[in-house]
Amino acid sequence: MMDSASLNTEFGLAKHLRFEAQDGNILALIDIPGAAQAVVSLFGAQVLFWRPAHSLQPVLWASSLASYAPTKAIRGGIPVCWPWFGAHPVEPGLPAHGVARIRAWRVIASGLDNDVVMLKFGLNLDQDPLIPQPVGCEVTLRIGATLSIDVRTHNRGQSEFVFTEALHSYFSISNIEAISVDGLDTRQYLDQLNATAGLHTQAGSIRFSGETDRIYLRAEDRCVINDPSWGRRLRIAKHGSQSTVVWNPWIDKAAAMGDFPNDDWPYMVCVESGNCLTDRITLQACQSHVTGIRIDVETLAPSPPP
Ligand code: TA6
Repeated sequence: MMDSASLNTEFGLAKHLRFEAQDGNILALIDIPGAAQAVVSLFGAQVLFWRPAHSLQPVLWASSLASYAPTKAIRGGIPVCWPWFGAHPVEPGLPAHGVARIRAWRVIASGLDNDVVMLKFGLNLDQDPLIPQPVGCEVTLRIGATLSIDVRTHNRGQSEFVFTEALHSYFSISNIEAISVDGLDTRQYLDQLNATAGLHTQAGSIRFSGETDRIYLRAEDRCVINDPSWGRRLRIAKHGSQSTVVWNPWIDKAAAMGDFPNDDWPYMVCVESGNCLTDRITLQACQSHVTGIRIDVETLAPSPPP
């Protein structure tokens, strides 16, 4: 990985984008006055923080106990789960959620266009012991008043490449019992807490009253997190994605994770966009697939006084 000085020389963008070394990792610091601020980790090509200028609160949740040592996945922001989601389908001893979020990525491009900073990362997998096929992965961020992330998978080999993935977005919310998630009505989902029970069908909005861990399948729709207490809606549009995962660990699971503050579970929800389980992607030789999200924040008009 290039050092921060070389990155600033080659990819820095005056006051809008600079690179800073931190605990063996390198962070990209983005500041677009009047548009947004953001922090991106080169370890994992992971957005850690994003706040549009008009938003009073950050949009993404990040754990105050997250490990930033470049060996363990960073808890929070938008981890890139690739080229498998959850446990590896054949070797359960391999790292959960694939290798992308636990690898150092290289910067391959940067740019500024109309108050949007573009940052493009590539992952060198040729010598990766966990990826036995010639495949490429690139992450392109477009950061401004909205946040876009595209993950491009390219099969450089001659045999087919099958993968699953998710942009594992952690959203900051007022309180898990005060929000709802729309966009998945009538979609079928696997309840990961009772996976043998088969598929369920979503009826209406999703509300939360306990640990929730659901994989919605053949769900291409935009999702919306309604947060009336904070007077906002978080809108997650997506493309190239058939699956949406909705997760809140609740009390016990939060307490069981060393990098998750025990009392923080009410203030986050994951709405993840990807291709999971039977929505896996099969690429033939030289084929590519792009999965992407676009997040924006809608400010709600204050409700009239009672
Ligand atoms: O996306 C939901 C999930 O698969 C949950 O089952 C939970 O394991 C979560 O991901 C976090 O996984 P991690 O490996 O980051 O602790």
